[in-house]
Amino acid sequence: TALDDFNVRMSACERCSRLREHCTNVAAVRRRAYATWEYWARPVPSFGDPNARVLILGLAPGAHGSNRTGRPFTGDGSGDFLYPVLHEAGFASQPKATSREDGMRLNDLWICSVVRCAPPGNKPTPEELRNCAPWLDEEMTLLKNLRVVVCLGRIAFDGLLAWAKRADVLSSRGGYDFAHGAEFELPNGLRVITSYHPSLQNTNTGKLTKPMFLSVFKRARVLAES
Ligand code: DU
Repeated sequence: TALDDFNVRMSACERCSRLREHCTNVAAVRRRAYATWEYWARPVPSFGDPNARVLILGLAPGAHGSNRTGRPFTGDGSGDFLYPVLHEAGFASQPKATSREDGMRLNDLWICSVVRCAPPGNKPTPEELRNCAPWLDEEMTLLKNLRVVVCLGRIAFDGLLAWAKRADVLSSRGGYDFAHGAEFELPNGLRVITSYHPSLQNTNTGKLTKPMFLSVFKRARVLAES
């Protein structure tokens, strides 16, 4: 399919030398718990249902999560928080995500991020965000049934607004503020929900709780159907 072809081309991207180096270095050093794991260490392919009405837009791969397993949110603390919620909300076939071969299937959901390579300190530079943006531009045109975007964190939300400007969906970025659980409708009818990111920093401190996160995805389902 066109999205499979997109994933193949995107995972071969070499646009950001700092990110390519970082991913390769992380894979060479590994983490003790994954000493024998062959790290993916490439831009991480998007994952899910090609006919999805709902998109999760994340920040970037985690160094020992999707940079290791090659699938978004798979194999780290963020994913351990996200997938059980997706399962409970009916978007994921199982609560546990461990590898590309764990049998997980998404239904009505597609997952990608504004930066496709693991960045040092989880912090992409403005240049890296700009370099990666054309991938989102293309992907958005390939998601033919898309109705709702769930942005995880402020950087993802800014990335979506920047996409909307490039795609002439918005003429200015003004008037849209990030807040957990906020909702917007873009002029083209696309619905947007903003959420705190399920990073350990947010989930360990109780800034983002499971009920808060579950209600985001229950709401996404309602919006997709309305
Ligand atoms: O072989 P396939 O059914 O095209 O699935 C490829 C890949 O995408 C596999 O990892 C399952 C996933 N997937 C999904 O999660 N949800 C779908 O609706 C279709 C495919």
